[in-house]
Amino acid sequence: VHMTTNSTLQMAEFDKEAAKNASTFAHDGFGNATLKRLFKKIVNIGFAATNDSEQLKAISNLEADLTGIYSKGKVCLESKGCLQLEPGLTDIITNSRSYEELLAVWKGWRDASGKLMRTKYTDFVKAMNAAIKFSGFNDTGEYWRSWYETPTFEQDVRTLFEELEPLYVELHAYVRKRLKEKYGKDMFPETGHIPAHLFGNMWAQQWSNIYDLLVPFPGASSVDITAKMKEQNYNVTHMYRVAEDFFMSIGMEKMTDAFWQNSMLVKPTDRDVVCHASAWDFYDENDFRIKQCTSVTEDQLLTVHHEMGHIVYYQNYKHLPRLFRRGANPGFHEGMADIVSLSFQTPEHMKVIGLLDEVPQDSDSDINFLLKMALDKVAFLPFGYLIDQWRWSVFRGDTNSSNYNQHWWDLRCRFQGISSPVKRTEEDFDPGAKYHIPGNTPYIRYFVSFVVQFQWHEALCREAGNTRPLHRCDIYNNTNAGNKLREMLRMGSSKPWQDAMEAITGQRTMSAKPLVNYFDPLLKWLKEQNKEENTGWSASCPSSIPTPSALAAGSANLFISITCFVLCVFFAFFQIR
Ligand code: BJ2
Ligand code: ZN
Repeated sequence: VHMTTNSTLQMAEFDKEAAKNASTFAHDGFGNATLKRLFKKIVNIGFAATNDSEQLKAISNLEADLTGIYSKGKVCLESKGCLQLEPGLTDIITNSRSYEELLAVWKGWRDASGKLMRTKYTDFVKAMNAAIKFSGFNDTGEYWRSWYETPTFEQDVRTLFEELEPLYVELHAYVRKRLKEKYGKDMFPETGHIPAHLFGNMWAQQWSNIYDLLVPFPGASSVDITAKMKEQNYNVTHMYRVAEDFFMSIGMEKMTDAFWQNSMLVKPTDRDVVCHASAWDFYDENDFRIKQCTSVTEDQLLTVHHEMGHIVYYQNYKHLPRLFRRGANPGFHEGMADIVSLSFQTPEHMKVIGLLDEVPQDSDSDINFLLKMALDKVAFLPFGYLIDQWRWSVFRGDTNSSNYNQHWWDLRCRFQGISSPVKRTEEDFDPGAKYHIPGNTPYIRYFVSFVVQFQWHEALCREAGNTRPLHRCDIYNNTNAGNKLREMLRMGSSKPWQDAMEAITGQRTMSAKPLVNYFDPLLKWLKEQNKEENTGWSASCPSSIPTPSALAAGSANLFISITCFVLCVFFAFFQIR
C-alpha cells in the first residue's frame, strides 16, 4: 500500500521515536505476554530503522514509480485500439479463444509493464536490503518471513506444496489434454508444458475463465455466473450489497457510512488510477475503504467478497492497539478474505441468491462444480508458491539483474508446468507484469491463505452442523459459524497465529488435508481421465517454442508426404499392370 514519500518519512520518524521510548523499558522481562508482544512490535520498525533517510526516500519514490508504470501501461492492437489492463486487456484474455490474439495481448502487456521496470527494480532491491540491515535482518526476504514467527517457515510451505502437488499434476494433465484438442497439439512443446497465455488469465494464476473449454460433463449442470449476472441487470452497487449481505448473515457488522462515502468502486474516467483491487484500513475505527475498478463479471464479484473480507477483519479488531490491528499472520488476512468464496460459490448458495434455477443432485454435475473450483483453488497453488521463491532468491542475491527473467521462467516451468509462448530474454522483466512485484506486496501469504481457508471452511462447517460433503457446505445465515470465525478475527495479531488457528480449528498447525479431502472425488475422476496421459512435465523449460510458422512448416511436410504417397500408389499401380 503506497503513501506519499513525505508521509512515509513522517511515519518513520514517529516509529523511530516510539521505538526509542519503548526500549527504555526492560520489556523482554515483562510478565504480561500481551504487553511484551506489543513492545516487541513497537521496537521492530523494519526499514524505518535505517540511519540514512535517503534510503527511505529512494524506497518510497521507486515504489511509486514502479506502480505508476504498472497503472499507466497500455497495449495498442490493430483491431481494438489502445487498451489498459482493466477492463480492456483483461476482457480479451478472459474471453478470446484465438491463439494469436491472446498472444498479442500477453506479450503486449509484458512489453508495456515489466519491461520498463528493470533498472528501477534493481535499485529498489538494493535500497530495501540496505535499509533492513539496520533492523538486524540479512535481507528483505528474511524480514518478510519473520512475520510468520515460525523458524521452519520455508520448509513448512515447501512440505505443504509437495503434499498438494499430485493433485495439481492431475489437473494440469487434464487441462493440457483438452487445450490440445482446442488449439492443436502442434502448439504445445514436447516437454509437457502448456503455453502460458491460454488460461483465461494474464498470469495463468487461476483458470476458471476457460471452464467452458474444459467442462467434464457438458450435458450436466454448470453455472455461467457472468451471464446470469448480466441477465439479472446486476450493477456495481448491487455486487457490494450482495457481499455485505453474506457477511451480515453470519453475524458480522454492516459496512460503515464512511465506507460507502469514501470507497472508489468504479474506474474514474478523468485520470489514471491503480485499478488493482485493494482494501484499506484508515485506523480510526470507522473509515474503511475499497478501491476497485469494478465491472460486472463473476471474477469481479469474487474480488468484491475478497476485499470486503479484509474490511470485516479490520472491523473485528478495531478495538485493539494499532500494532495489533493486523492479521494473525499475513496469510490469515488473505484466508479471511477468501473464506466466504467457498460457501458463496456452492450451487446451494447460487440458488439462494437467484443465480441458479435448480440445485443439481447428480454426480456428473458435482464433478463439473469441483472442476470449476479446482481451476481457481488448485491451479493457483504453484503460482502462489513460486512468486516469493523468486523474490526471496532476488533479496538473497542468488538472482540478480543478469538472470531475473531466466530464474522467473525456471520457476514457472518447474512448478506450474507452463512455458512462455514467445522467446524471452534478459531485456524482458516478466515478474514486473504482475501487480505485486511493482506494488511490493509479499505473495506467500496467498499460498498460505489457499491452504488455511480449507482448514477453516471444514471447521466452520462442522460448527454449523453441516451434513453435506465439504464442497457443498454453505455457512450462509449460520451465526454459530460466524461466532467461531469472529473469535479468531478479534485477536488480530495480539497472539501468535497458532493461537488464532486453534481458536477456529482446535489445531495449532497448517495442514493440507482439508484441501485434499475437499477435492477427493475430483482427484479420482481426473486420474481416470488421465489414464492414457503422460502426466507431468520436464523440470526445465522447453528449449524451442512451437510457433504458428512451425505449424505452417508442419503442414508443408504433410503436403509433401501425401504427394509422395499418391505418386507411390500411382506407380505401384502401373507396375502391377
Ligand atoms: C485482488 C487482490 C490485494 C488483496 C490488494 C493489493 C495488494 C494488497 C490489499 C491489502 C489488504 C490488507 C489480490 C486476491 C487473491 C490473489 C491476489 C492476486 N488485491 N491488497 N491492503 N489477490 O490481497 O486484497 O488490499 O489489508 O492486507 O491481489 O494475485 O490477484
Ligand atoms: Zn487480499
